[in-house]
Amino acid sequence: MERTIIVSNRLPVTINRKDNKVVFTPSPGGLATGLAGASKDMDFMWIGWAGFSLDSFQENAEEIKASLEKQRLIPIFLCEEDINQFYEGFSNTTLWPLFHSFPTYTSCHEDQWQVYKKVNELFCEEVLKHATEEDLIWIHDYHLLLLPELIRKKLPKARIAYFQHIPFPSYEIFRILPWREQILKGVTGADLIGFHTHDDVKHFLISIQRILGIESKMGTVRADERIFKVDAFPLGIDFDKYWETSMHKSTERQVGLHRKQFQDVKIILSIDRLDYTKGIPERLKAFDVFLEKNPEFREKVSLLMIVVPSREKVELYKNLKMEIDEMVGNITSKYRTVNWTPVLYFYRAYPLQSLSAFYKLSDVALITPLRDGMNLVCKEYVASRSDESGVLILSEMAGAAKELSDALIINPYNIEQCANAIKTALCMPLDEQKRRMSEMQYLLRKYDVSKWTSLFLKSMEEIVQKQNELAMKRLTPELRHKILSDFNCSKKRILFLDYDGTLVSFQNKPEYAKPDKDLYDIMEKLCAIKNLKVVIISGRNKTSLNEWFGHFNIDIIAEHGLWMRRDKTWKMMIQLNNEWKKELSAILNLFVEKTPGSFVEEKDHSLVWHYRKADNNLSNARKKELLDYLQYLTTNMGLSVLEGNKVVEIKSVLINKGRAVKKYLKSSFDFILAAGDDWTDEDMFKEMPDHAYTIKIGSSLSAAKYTLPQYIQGVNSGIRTLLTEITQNSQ
Ligand code: GDG
Repeated sequence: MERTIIVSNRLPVTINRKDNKVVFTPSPGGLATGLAGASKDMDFMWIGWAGFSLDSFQENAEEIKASLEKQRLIPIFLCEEDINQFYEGFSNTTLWPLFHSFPTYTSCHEDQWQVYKKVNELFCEEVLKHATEEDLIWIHDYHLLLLPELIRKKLPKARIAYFQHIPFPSYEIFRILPWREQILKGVTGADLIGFHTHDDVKHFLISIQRILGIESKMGTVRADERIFKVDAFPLGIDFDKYWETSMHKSTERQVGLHRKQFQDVKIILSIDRLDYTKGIPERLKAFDVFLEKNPEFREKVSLLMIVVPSREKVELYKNLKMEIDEMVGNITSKYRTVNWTPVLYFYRAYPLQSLSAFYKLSDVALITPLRDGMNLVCKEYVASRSDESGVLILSEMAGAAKELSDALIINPYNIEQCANAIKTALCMPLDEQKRRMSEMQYLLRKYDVSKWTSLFLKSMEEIVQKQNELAMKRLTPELRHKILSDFNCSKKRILFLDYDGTLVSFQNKPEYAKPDKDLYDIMEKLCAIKNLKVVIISGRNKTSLNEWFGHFNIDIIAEHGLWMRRDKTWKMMIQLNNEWKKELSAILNLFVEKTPGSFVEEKDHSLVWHYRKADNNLSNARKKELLDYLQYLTTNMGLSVLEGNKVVEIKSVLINKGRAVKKYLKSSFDFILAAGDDWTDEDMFKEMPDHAYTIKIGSSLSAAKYTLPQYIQGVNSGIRTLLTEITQNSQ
């Protein structure tokens, strides 16, 4: 069985000292809870911070290590200073608020960033002690955003996955981060990047597009010579565990005792870690408004509010705690009677069984975070309602709201709406409660944590398979050797070479992408080889191509095959009607006006809208609009609308590179090589006979047999290297 190495900030245990003995207890918290279910079926190892400062447990470090290793848990020990700067500092006062869209709570300190980097490197060192390229390394959450790239540098072939448990903010918020580039580069070292919701995925993809200039298609991203995948995987819970615990005899006994105490008072439950993202003050406000507006419910309902202590050393949390205490005090003093307490407030953690009893006895769960990656508490409440009664009020800002549409969904900032939802929930007829609850249970049972793990791992397999397919097409040194030897053994040979993106790299304006001296040297040497025909095949107009390459003894195909220069004479291959150009150029010009930086290029028989220099976001939206529009307008006009590298081109369907090369293939060549980088070259590849070497420049899927990296300006790379080798080895 292959091994999965899980890496997270914390190990799923809390380590304490009791009566001079070290005690291990499983930690609460979403990640630990979620993976506890998943890890049962895996051969796994878990690497994470031990959760305390090395200084405080120095003498027990070895004992702790040995004991944890028996459970396949590998502890990382951090000193007090690192914990302050990395955990309390950069993770919890920079990334946490920013990623939850609280930019005003976000502090940015260079020294904390330096320690964040250092601790990520420390994690990397520990991972490298255990991992091989055979393992799957599955990194969790925002504390370790740099780790995927750090591991990738040391183990280039490793399978690395990253899952983020908290939201990914919109680009406008993320861009605030002074280290945004490094963070994005760090995480894009993974093969698979997962978030809870599609919104997070969308935000992430926009950020990498705008900050790193990396494009994606359906969540598949191509960066340099790698591809990776970004997708949504909403985390499920261990449904059966909560279902079964709620039916334990001891849970039922506990519920019975509580019920006796509360008598007929209905219970609204809320459970959160102490955090400003959880919307606790807003919830108390809503409950206050509810009691104010609906006096008939006083003495009939109580809010059972459990707040689990967290990050107590941070000033913001201390203040939040004081605010909550005060609000609870105010509500209590305002409404309390001798027999009834409006808010039953507990500031502590409970064992699972007690939690289960609270879930089971509560008539309503009020889960109203201002922002939450997923929120597992609401799912656990649903899974604990074995009699299908109960109502869930859920914030639309929690990732879980995307799945649990049968809850009463509210905006937590809308206090009135939340207060009204409390009333609706308390008055909801039992059959409606059951209908809603059973729908939610069906969904949560089906998409439980094991399903989540298997979907994630399956997606990992798929992307790895795609990468392998691409890797298999890469031109290896052996293949290059074979190309050279076949070239030398052949008697009649031909090269079809695309220009932009193949022989030269892209520039902001097409006229800047002129041939340079190195390319001219290569062309000159190619022309000196006997029995070799060189054909430049491009979408460019014949004037530019003639100006640049007219002095060589080569053939040129311009405008995707409309013009052909053979034996130094230009010939138009098809007679075309150009009447459509007038109507469509008016439309393209309209898009130029609406998209600053874009422009229209008019060729003899085609029109091209270029948007490489325009703002990325705007031009992508405009491109989609234009494509939709053209699809409708060009019906029955005999035109094809093609999307290229930052261009949209309209031309006659009769012109394509495939038709153009066919003319050459009538005579038999015993060596053929065709290279190109975009969709227009696919027509050419498809026409090639079996013995031809077809080479796709770049790493996307193609009809070509092989791939080569793009040419990098100023460096002899990509197809230029191969052409140089041909000139050096030709006999
Ligand atoms: C992050 C994201 C995302 C709570 N109190 C007690 C207790 N818990 C358990 C709950 C639940 C877990 O802790 C809390 O999970 P959440 O999902 O609400 O939140 P975070 O821990 O902040 O986790 C979050 C999650 O990751 C998973 O991806 O959903 O959005 O912020 O399981 O039951 N457990 C016990 N006693 C308590 O008093 N035993």
